[in-house]
Amino acid sequence: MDNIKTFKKHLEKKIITKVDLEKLYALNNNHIFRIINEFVDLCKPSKVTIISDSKEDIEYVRRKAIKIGEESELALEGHTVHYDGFFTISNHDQARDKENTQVLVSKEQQGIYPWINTMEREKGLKEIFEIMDGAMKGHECLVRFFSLGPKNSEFSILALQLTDSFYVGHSEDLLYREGYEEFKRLNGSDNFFYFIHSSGELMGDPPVTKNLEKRRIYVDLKGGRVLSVNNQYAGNSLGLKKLALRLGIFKANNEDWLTEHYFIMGLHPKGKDRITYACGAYPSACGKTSTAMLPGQTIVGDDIAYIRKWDDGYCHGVNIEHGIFGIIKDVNLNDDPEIFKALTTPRETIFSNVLIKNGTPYWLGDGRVPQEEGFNFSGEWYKGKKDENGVEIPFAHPNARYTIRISELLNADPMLNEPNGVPVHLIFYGGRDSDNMPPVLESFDWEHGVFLGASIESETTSATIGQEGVRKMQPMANLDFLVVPLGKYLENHQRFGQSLDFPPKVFATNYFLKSKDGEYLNGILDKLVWVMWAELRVHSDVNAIETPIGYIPKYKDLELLFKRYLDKNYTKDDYVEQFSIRVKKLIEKLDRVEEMYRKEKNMPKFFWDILNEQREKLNNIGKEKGEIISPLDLS
Ligand code: SPV
Ligand code: MN
Repeated sequence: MDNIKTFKKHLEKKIITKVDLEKLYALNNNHIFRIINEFVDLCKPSKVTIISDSKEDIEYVRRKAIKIGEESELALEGHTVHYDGFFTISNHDQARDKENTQVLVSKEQQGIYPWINTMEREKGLKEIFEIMDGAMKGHECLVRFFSLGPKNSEFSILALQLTDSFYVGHSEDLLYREGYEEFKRLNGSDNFFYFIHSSGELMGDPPVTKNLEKRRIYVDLKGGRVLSVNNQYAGNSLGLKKLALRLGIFKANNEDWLTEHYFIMGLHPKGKDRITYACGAYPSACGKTSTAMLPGQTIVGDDIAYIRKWDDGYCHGVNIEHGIFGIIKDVNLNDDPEIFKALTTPRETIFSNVLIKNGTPYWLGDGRVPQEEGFNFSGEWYKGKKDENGVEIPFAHPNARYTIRISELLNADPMLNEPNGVPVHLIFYGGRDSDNMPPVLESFDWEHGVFLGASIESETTSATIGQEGVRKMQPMANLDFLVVPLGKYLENHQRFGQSLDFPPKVFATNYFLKSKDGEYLNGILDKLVWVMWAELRVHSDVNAIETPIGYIPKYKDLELLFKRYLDKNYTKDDYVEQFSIRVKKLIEKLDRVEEMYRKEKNMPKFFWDILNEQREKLNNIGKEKGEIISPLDLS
């Protein structure tokens, strides 16, 4: 037990207490000692603290995040604010860093992933180990244990996190289920993911990462681990979020299940005594959380799901999280009433990168009178303040976020922690598409659904660093996180659905359709109608119109649903404008889909068959009926 001996040496150096050492012994797992030893020796924290599932340990993390200034208390009970690093509008730590996130692969594997940043494993490890050397100097390193998924569930994967950020540790308490006791049940096995994170050298008050140019997030598939350094933004730093998503995708795609960028929600149609469970994948900042939090419905999860074939013939899904790290921009009483209410009620909540005035958080699109001054990520802020490049600093970041626990919400689904998950009856795929796809479209069958998911296009948003508004293909809203070849991923999807007696029905949604004048054609809450129409289709309660690209709703059904759910009069003109089949635009989209997927070497045949068939159908109908076809001409 060399690892334990080494640990005793750490004890002699007084960087860990006897009580904490006992907590580690109780886990009876030499792999954990090995990992902690390796990274404590490398990162050189001045103290190591083991956090169990006890209330005192968890409270210690929350209190200390405040004490060291990573979070500050706000006026409402339980509310705190955290800031991520900011130098200029284009150089900050307030979004995911795609460029410096690398998947470490062998030399032979390089080149088989045209869409994924890859780096040769040995080279990547050498580089990041050098950067991590001494990264935790003067810091306290937390050792945390979590369960990705409900406790006692065959879906779940355990996760070990080392971090020197108390904000990261605290966020993980809000977002994930505690797993110290679950680790005991591993019986010494190494069947868990692990994540090493360091904010690196800090500067300023509040303390933020100084050396952003040395920010690295390296995904080591072979080691079942992710190493992340010189960052604080949760999408880069929290091992259990997008870093574990990548490891989960790798594991699932080498087994026979799915790890997806899905919300899970319960749909409760008015006047019917049933719950229908839906998953949905949308690129970041495209309405995913606000769909999962639609009024009158219940939420299981808003970001990541594990999906497995189940013995009732359906696939079942669990939320691997139990909290929400949501975009706060545009959350207001009108458009996102459930979220707005949750965020203005006293409860444990972390706001990040918002403006604070008199202890109250303000954010873009909050529906309140904008403040002229306050404190934000740039320090004291005043209207018109510019960064050193002369670019105006908004009062809050467009990717500012909130972190809350789902179980505390009134709309939490009762099945949130069910070890067997919930049956998945339908899946939504949504993009940010101003000019071609209709607001809602039902696939012909499972394979066509996979095709629809694979061909989501979306304009880039502030959730990742870089230019906004660039149209990109976003297969299953998962391309940013993919660590297996896209062709293999899609083939696995196809096979997975085929193995089910009742594969989910698949729908594409588009909340971002615009008129010729650039105005959005839909209200933000209209998504409730699209979602409830899909629910009716799952139960064959309404008919639909067949088009070359899938089924669309009939006017009379939408008219009724708009009245029933939003008390709105939905006009025939609106319907025609929104649901016309834009033949020319759709053929252009297919061309873009083809161009992208031609670069992928081993694409499954069904994909090309569907693409060719769609193009032929669109060409034919275009010749017969013109470039833009009214849905009224199709019924
Ligand atoms: C997303 O961007 O999809 C998120 C937030 O859910 S992040 O953790 O940054 O990925
Ligand atoms: Mn996400």
